[in-house]
Amino acid sequence: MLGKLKMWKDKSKEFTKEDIMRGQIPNHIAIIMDGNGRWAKKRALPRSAGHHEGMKVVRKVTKLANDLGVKTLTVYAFSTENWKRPKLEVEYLMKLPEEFLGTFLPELIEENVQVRTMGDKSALPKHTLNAVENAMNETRNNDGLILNFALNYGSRAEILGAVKQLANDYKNGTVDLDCLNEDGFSTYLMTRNLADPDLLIRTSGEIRLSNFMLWQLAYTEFWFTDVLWPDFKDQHLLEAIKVYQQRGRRYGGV
Ligand code: V0D
Repeated sequence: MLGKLKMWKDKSKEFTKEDIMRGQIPNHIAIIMDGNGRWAKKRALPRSAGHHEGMKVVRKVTKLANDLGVKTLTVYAFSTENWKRPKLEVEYLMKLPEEFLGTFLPELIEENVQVRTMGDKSALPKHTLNAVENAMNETRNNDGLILNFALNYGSRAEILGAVKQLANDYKNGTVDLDCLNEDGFSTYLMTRNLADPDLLIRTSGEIRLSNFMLWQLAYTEFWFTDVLWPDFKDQHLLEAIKVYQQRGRRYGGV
C-alpha cells in the first residue's frame, strides 16, 4: 500500500527504563485508550479485533508501570457514552474483562497488583460484574500498583452523584457547609481513596477529555500522541514520562 512509509525514528527520544527511573516517577497515570477501531479498520479487521489487541496492551503497560514504581494506573475502559455503540460491539466489550482476567489475573496477583474500578457497575451484565468483583476480591490485600478500570464511567455523572450525596448529607445534618473544602468535596467522588493523576495520556490524536476525570485532572500534565492504542509500546510510556519529568510542575505559582 502506498503511503505506508516507515516513520522517521528520532533516537534522541528513545529512553531506557533505567534513564526514566533516575527521574521523578508520576504516582498516578491516567490513560484514555483511543484508536482501537481505527487500528482494526486500517487492517480490514472487525472493530472487536482492535479491542482485543488493545486489551493486551493494558496488560503490558500495567507491567511496565508497576516496574517503574507507578502507584496507580487508571484506564478508561468503557464510558457512559459507549452504550450508544452497536449492540454486538457492546456485547463484545463486556466480555473483555472476563477474558483479560481469565488470562492475566494470576500474573496480576503474582505482581501484587490491586484491581479496582470506578463507574456505575449496576448497569454491567452479571457475567462482567462477577469477573470484576472476583478480581477485586482476589487482589484486595495486594499493596502494589492499583490498576483502576473506569467502567461505565462519566465525569459529569460522577460530579452530579457527588453533589446529590452531599445535598443528602446536608439535609441529614452530617455535613457543615462552612467547613466543606475541596478535599472534603473530593471524598464524594469515585476516586475518594486515590491521589489525583499526575500524568494523563491520550492516544490516537484526539485532543480532548471526553468526560474523563474533569475534577481530578485540574493540575495534571497532559501528553497526547497520534499512536493508536493497540500500537502503544513500552517506549511510548517511557517517552510520556520523560516529557512529564522535563516539564516543571508549578501549580500556577511563580
Ligand atoms: C477495549 C482498550 C481490559 C479499550 C482496552 C468493558 C477498549 C481493551 C478491560 C478490563 C477493554 C476491565 C475490567 C477489569 C479487567 C479488564 C476492559 C473493557 C474494554 C470494557 F476488571 N480491557 N478492556 N474492559 N478494552
